[in-house]
Amino acid sequence: MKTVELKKSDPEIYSAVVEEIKRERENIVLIASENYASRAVLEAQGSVFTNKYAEGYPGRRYYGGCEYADIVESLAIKRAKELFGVEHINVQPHSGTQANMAVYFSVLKPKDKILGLSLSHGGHLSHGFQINFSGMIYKTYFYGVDKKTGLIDYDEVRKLAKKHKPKMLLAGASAYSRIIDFKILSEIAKEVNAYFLADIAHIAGLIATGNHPSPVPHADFVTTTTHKTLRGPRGGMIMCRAEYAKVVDKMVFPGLQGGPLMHVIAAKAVAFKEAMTEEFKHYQLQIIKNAKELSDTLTNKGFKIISGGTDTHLMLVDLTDRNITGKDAEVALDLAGITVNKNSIPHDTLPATITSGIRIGTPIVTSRKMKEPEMVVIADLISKVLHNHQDASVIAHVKEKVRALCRKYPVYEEVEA
Ligand code: DSN
Repeated sequence: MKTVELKKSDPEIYSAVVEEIKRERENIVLIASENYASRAVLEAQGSVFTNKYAEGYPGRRYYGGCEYADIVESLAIKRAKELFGVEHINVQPHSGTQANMAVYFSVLKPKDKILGLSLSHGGHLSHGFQINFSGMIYKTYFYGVDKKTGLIDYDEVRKLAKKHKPKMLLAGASAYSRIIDFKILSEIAKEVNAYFLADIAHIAGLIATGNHPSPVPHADFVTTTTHKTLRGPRGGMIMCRAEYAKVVDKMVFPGLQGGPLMHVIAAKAVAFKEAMTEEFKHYQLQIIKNAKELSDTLTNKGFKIISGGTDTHLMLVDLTDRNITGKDAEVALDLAGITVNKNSIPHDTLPATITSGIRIGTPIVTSRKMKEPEMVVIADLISKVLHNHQDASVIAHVKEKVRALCRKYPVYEEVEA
């Protein structure tokens, strides 16, 4: 992608774009919820579809000139249906939180009860956190992970479900590294007559390729973002049984959103096509292999990983006894060119702005084609920084190694601002 006008017309934004490309190229980015979309995805998202209003759905629009928008949205739906084997799909939600909102609003009333994984145990803001709309509108209850094992305690979920009788049971996480048993959760939901919503935002790519069990056979609703492991554009999506198709579509538009972002939907369609390839299957498997290698190597270096490891694309490192907070670890690693995020660990005693942990994910380094040997190197670099976080010379030395590794695995070479 080469910009022609931007440099002249808006040098400030142009320069920020140039610097962002450089940042993405030169750093080892381990943010578990991010990925590097393909050039084809970037091109579709940067296309003239950004100009088009297409309120409504394919064949039923409130604007003229929607014939190509219809092609794009119909393809996105068809591909996503095939990818996830689901009866109905709405590709219009602007984000994961908006997808969840549309599902809640479709079948819940204010003050209804919902039960989800606590944010402080790896859940998500939109699953009922007090200062999110979900916590303001609904009466929320939370399950957590076992203090010893770091695993979701399904017996506790059942107990809480029986006690509180939620109208909706939620599954899904933003910082949980193990397989989620959607089947058990759906059984619990049935036992208490609750709807079951699985939010697969983080693990959608793993699910699409059979690397994590799918909730589709078990859940009433499945929501996701499209930009994490799925490696598409930033956005959301809702999957559901056919019986909920009408109510969900009506809630997305006109209930909660106006015109769909057609350029983003075009890019979603491109990403879904990519996700159906053999190459993408190998990619997802390698994400997990890389996460396991990184987690094992960090463990061998004395770091504690919550739940003892990972089955997915991410891990949560417990820094409680390492003499460094999550916040300071994030800053020190950033100075060395390694990007992670501070993250609360289950039963954290520090506030969410400081935390006792960091979250590490492998989708981006795997997109750069790094494999297990590079994960060993990265674990070593992380360990060096965390052991010497106040030593500028160690940080400078690690930064050189980071730059060298990034040069060996170039990315976005053809993307120019
Ligand atoms: N903020 C995202 C994450 O980092 O996991 C979830 O929405």
